[in-house]
Amino acid sequence: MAKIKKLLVANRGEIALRVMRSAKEMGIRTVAVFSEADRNAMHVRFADEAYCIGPPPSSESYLRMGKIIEVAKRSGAHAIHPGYGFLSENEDFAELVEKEGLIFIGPSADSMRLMGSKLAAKEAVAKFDVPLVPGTSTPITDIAEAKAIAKKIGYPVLIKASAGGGGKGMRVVENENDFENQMERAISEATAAFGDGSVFIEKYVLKPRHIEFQIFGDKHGNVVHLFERECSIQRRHQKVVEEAPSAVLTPELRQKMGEAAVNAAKAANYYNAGTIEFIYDEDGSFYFLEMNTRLQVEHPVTELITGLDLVKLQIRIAEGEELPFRQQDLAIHGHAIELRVCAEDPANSFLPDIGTLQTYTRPQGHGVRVDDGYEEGMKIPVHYDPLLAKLVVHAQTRSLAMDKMIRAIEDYHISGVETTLGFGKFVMQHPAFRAGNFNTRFIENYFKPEMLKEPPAGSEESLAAALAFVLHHQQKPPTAARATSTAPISKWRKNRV
Ligand code: MV4
Repeated sequence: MAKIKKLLVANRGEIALRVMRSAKEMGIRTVAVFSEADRNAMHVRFADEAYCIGPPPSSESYLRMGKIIEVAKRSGAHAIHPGYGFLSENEDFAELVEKEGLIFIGPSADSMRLMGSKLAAKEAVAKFDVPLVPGTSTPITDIAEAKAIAKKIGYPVLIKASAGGGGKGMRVVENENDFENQMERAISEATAAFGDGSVFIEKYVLKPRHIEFQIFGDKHGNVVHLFERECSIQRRHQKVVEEAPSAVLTPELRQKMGEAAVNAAKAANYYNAGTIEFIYDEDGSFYFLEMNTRLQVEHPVTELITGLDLVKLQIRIAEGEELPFRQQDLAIHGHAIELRVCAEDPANSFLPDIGTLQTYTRPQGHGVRVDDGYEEGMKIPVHYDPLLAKLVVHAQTRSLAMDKMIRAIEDYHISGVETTLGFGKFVMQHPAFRAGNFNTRFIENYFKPEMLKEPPAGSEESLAAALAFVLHHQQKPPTAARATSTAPISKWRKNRV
């Protein structure tokens, strides 16, 4: 089928660069688009050609479908990769791209439309034996009927908007007295936000873990999964730490969830890269929540444990090639962890912090990958999401990966803006995270902003932390001489982030 010789990347930042690197390795020429705020951006310099598509606000640049397609045609590009965010899950864009005779690197517009409606998605996957949270999978409007269902499921319940997703348009109802009021609000909010007031009800899983499966389909009906990623460390539905594989899945459960994920993709006649999001309950049950019809931010952890380049796969599949492997050819190698390095201040409610990257030096070494889109001296634009970089590590075991992440965080030097680096170190050192014993409430349960403040040198806290470090890293039982040795303590203190 159609070979792609020139690719337009309709995105910016780290993902635009990451997509172009793979294209370049495949001998595909690259076209960048950029807003006036990104004139000097790395993706613009990396591309073979670059075109300005408008002023800084996304709505006047990276979201302009017509303008982007016009650039694609003018530059002679054969295909468009949307990255994540922006137009990546816009089925009208996918449709328009193909109508103009270009290749959209992603699923069909029909698959996107189906999965964009949470209710349609639930109905479709239910027919393929995919487990759903107890509740409804059709829209519910009658309050008395809804109340009866909620009572049967048992409180607390969640009311979700069909047109929502990613945490948007959800309401928890604690008891029957609140139900009517909350349902009316949910409907009016959904109508205002999405122009679609359809809502449905689910049992509220109190301490879920977020476990998602990477799937890949080709245009010949083959679908495989590339194992799971666990993304339970989130704040306000923004993921901060992701890892693969999950610390809780047994091989048996992985196989069961993997099969459910493949079935969910088949229910949507899905091709290209997609993610099936499940919640995993304390009792070992799991439920389909939604499907994301794009390449995700956290895809590098899957690349590290499978050895595959997901962008190259996406491009081959868009060209019409068959998947180059079967499920039984795939295996998990080691453990990978990703930290989203965002220009945010974890000590101040994770508020976005804008400014100039005064110092910016990346960590290096075996098993350390940094996907970023900025360099020292660059200003962080206010118009886009605050992701500066993804720090991704790979090691033989989860424990070694956590240790490598701590070292990489300590070797990452950023000044000029506050970042989530110190928060990442807090997570990597936390006993609950280290034990794999956590859920989506990790941050609210364990994190207080004061915990990131550096204890004054020589204080009780800093000595206790240093002692804990020394004890943790020595094999023999501690002796007085070892525990009081000052050499590792001073080195450790010097390197604190
Ligand atoms: C839930 C849930 C508990 N019970 N559904 C949030 C994002 C969206 N994909 C669905 N979400 C949730 N749905 C039921 N029936 C809890 C969440 C949820 C959550 C899920 C995954 C990761 C982080 C989360 C944080 C808060 C709530």
